[in-house]
Amino acid sequence: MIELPALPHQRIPHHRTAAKMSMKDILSADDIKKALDTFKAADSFDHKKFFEISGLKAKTPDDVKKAFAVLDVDKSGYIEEDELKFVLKGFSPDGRELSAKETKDLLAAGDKDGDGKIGIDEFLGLVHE
Ligand SMILES: [Ca+2]
Repeated sequence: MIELPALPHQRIPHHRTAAKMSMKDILSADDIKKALDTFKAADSFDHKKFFEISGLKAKTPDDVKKAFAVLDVDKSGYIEEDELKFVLKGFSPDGRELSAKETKDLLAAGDKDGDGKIGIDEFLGLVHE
């Protein structure tokens, strides 16, 4: 694809390209904290309630896609099992790791085509379930 030079008024300000997207750009810090606090205990994670309390469920598909991009740390286009384990850390650095059981359960809930990872459509389904 040929890249056309951007007109001066179309240039994205440098401080916006330099900043990495985080959940705080999508959700309120208070809602993230509330959601993480609710599931602090090991093996208490419930994705339906988590996405509701964190406010992600109420977001547009575009915002949910941005959240997916934050959680897809290696930018593979999928959230693999090892990324799912750290899904709460994607919401906040002090989020806990999911247990092996929680990770398996979450994968099973979202992985509709059985390829062992969560694609964007599966993530949208999981969040809006
Ligand atoms: Ca990935």
